[in-house]
Amino acid sequence: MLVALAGGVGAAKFLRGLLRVHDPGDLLVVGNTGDDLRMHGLAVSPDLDSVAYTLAGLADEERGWGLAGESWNVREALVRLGEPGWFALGDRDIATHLLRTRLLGEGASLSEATAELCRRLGVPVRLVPMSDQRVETRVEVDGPDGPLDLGFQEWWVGRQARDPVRAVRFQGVEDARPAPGIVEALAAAGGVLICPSNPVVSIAPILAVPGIRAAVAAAPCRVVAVTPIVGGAPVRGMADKLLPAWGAEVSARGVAGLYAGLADAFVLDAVDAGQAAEVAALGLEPVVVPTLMRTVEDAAALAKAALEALGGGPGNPEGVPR
Ligand code: FO1
Repeated sequence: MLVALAGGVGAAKFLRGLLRVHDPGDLLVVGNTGDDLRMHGLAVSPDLDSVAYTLAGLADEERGWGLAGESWNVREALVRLGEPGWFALGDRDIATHLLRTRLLGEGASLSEATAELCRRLGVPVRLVPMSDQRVETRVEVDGPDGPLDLGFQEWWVGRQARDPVRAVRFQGVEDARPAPGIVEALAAAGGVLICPSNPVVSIAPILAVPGIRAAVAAAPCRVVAVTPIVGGAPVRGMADKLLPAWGAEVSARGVAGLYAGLADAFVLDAVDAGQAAEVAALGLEPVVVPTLMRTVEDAAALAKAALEALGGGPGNPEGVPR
């Protein structure tokens, strides 16, 4: 069984490629829920939904979030009623949030609600939230009139990430527990993949859930991380605005430094090949390949390289113990 730690769209594209070269029944995807929010009374889990929609073949590839063929009637009507419209929920997407909110209201855990949604959407893999407890990514920024403490979506979507970031924290994480099955899957894993997701607001919240980092570190297999930074910039998203506040350089080697001591290998882009020696000096085996996922074939090739690195490199497809 492979275990993949996943954020939103970057992870979703990577996982779609992975499913071209790996059995979906042999994969557990652990999703970030730090970005989750309540909007119009609905429980919204953007990263879980990005992965679910993409793997079910339902995502809007161009926009990068939400469902294909979306319409926005409910949003327009809500705005007409004086409700906030800054976080855009499409009509079809709202159906997902309605069902999730009903299931949670009836007493289901987020893992149970996610499993049910995935079953009904036709998601071919097991997707679990990092925790059933609420963990909220908060971004402390320098606002125009002084410091502000914002929810992640308030900062990223609501204020378009314009405020310089001072710090990021995961509110409630100390009281969170890994969702059922995560620690057990890691203890028996044949490989752990850290998807090309934002290391600060996608992967760090997962690793911050008490017990998950230790379970990754103790997993009886190799751990391979894939860079979300290419040529000194994020492929998409806001990692460039967050990494400095997290004490890391906006570069492949900066991200590799965050995974030193946890991962065995680090997949970086060919344009960053010059950083391979520094990655190796951090104790991570560098794997230099093209990482941009323009097509599903690109993603499958990247996933194949990551799988080979899990096995100890192309020369050792049987795998090596750690
Ligand atoms: N991103 C935006 O830039 N603007 C939006 O209005 C917006 C709405 C939205 C609704 C549902 C959903 O699942 C995702 C949504 N996103 C939106 C994407 C989201 O803000 C982030 O890109 C992720 O949370 C980061 O992984």
